[in-house]
Amino acid sequence: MSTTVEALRPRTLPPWGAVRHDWTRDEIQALFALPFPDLMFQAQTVHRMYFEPREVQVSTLLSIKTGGCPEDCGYCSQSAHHDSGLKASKLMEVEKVLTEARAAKAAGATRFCMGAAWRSPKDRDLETVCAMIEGVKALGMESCVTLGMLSPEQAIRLKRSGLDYYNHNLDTSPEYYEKVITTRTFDDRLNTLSHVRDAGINVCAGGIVGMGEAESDRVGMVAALATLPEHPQSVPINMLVPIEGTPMKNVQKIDHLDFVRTIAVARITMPRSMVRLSAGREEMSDEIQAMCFMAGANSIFYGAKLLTTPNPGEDHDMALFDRLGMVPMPG
Ligand code: SAM
Ligand code: DTB
Ligand code: SF4
Repeated sequence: MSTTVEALRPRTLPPWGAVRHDWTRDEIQALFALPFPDLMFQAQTVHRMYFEPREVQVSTLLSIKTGGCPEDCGYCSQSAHHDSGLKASKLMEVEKVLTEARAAKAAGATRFCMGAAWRSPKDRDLETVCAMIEGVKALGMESCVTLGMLSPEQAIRLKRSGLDYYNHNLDTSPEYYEKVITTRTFDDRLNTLSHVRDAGINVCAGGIVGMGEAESDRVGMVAALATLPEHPQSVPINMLVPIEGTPMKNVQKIDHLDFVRTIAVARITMPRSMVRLSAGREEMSDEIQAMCFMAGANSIFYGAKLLTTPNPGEDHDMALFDRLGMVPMPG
């Protein structure tokens, strides 16, 4: 009798790599519970069905409006509710942003992501951001912005400027959300995502792990993402960067292998999405990052700064790619 892996799999499971929107929490929990080698094998198998496994997409991030945010997100250095010591600043000028975008392009980034510490953009500021997007597109780069909640009209305006991606994270499970943020709801987040989708902009939505959540919250977060009407084209998985002065400064650090598991489960449940190994790389060894790539991560933030916190420098990342025989994804 055959004892191949295929023969041992329960007949009721759909084939690996199917693009499904009906994932149940039980199924996702079962993935998290797999022995690590089995989880990695499945994630790597699915990854190879849709992607060239040596390639990693590189995006550079710039904070175009820093600090003073009215929202109370418990993890964030930029919330006016916490005393993180960060100096708030106004929206940057378009030309200064484009100077940074040119430098990012010269360093090898193919996507330029601009973040603003807003609850939602004012229409006048949105016009300035649209000029930035047009400038980034004129450089031949992909554009992404993250500006907080949007109305349907604002999403359409962004689409008209040529915006490629809008980042808006679900961050955690619906149940844990109010432990992290009280100034908006999980449903507010879902509404903005639907406006972005309806406007025809690619969605970038993921979350944070290591905020003191239970594994069941990681299950709930992946379930919320993987059951959206369309999988987000890009799924950033951040590891909490603990910030002085925030309520999450002293939360128990997550086991890095549990972070790798979250990447693997995101890869398996959203097979065609780019999964981004996002914040937290500065804390991780090169070996853990390599495991994240094995688990199906195929995108990173590239450049020595995220929004307000440090990230590995370009040289370090290029050396790591070389050591792993990996390459930046062509734009
Ligand atoms: N204000 C907008 C918003 O909240 O959507 C855009 C900027 S916000 C800083 C973008 C995302 O960065 C958050 O949703 C969160 O997932 C991530 N983030 C912020 N601070 C972080 C931290 N300390 N550690 C890890 N991820 C963080
Ligand atoms: C995302 O998921 N992570 C990025 C981006 N989208 C905007 C932000 C990470 C921020 C990390 C903390 C900081 O630098 O302030
Ligand atoms: Fe504001 Fe975004 Fe930070 Fe929340 S995560 S405090 S909305 S900048």
